[in-house]
Amino acid sequence: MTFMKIAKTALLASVMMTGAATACETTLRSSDTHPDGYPTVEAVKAMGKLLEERTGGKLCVEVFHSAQLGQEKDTIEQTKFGVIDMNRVSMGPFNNLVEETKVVSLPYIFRSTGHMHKVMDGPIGEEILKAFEPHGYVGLAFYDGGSRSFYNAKKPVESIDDLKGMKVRVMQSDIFVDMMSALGANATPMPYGEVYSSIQTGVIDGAENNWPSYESSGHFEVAGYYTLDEHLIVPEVLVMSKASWDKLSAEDQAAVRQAAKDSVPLMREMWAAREKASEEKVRAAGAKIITDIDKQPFIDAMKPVYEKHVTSDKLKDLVARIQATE
Ligand code: GTR
Repeated sequence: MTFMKIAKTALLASVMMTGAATACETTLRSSDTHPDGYPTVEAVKAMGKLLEERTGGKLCVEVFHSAQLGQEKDTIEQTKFGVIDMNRVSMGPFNNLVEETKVVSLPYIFRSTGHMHKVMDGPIGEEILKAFEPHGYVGLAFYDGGSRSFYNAKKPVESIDDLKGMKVRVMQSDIFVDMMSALGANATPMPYGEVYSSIQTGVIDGAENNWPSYESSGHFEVAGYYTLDEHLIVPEVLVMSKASWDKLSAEDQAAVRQAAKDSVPLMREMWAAREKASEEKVRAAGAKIITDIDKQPFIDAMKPVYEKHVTSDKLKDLVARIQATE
């Protein structure tokens, strides 16, 4: 290398370093299990952009997508200790930690996505966000997670009878294990990242998820029967580590909260578009979609799940208020 080249390289490196230092004083590391481009990933990126603009480059967010920081259950633990600053996860894996998240993970608790929005945008949603705090997390915002339905590699499932004896992967929460038992199937709780190979090798027969996850994970390639029973509408949550939060000034905390809130409408727009695109892709690939489902027997079968999990006065009250929300 000539002297000039060395000097130029050194100059460039120092510009980049100062550039980085002045660009972001603090970079919050945020985890997501989904690939780049997925609506939850893009929503947190958008939130980070807003935050960077509004704090004059003081606070930034870097999204580690594709489970780079680990599977959800592990990243939730790491977030508690501030190893990860922010996390976008389903509320399902939070069930055993934050009791209030159980109510929104109950099968058929929400009648529609509109009903879910109404509840989560109102006082019940606020209450659930606040419930994270004593457990080491600051609840920032809820995102859409569509409705989850069953898919499998074996046969078209048209009724509860068809599910009997099937091995179905669920998210790691007792509610989902009991949900499968109530349907006469065998639940296999396991991390999302293991589902594809487990279906492929026959360890499980299938799983359950929304259109965008069914498509982006490639699960439709190995489990081509998708039954739209829509048993779960579990909102996603964006949380921050309380340990990381406590390091911020009150002003910066307010900016984080606001940017997260402002990312919600953007997320919903991206979600609606992705649901359509994913459905089109999966259908075009030849997956067999079973649409004509009588949901009532599924709804009726969930009674024991409610009886087992909705036992405290707090949860009973939350369930009653959700059901009464028009
Ligand atoms: C997706 C959700 C993820 C993850 C995944 C799963 O719909 O967005 O956060 O919970 O489901 O089934 O593990």
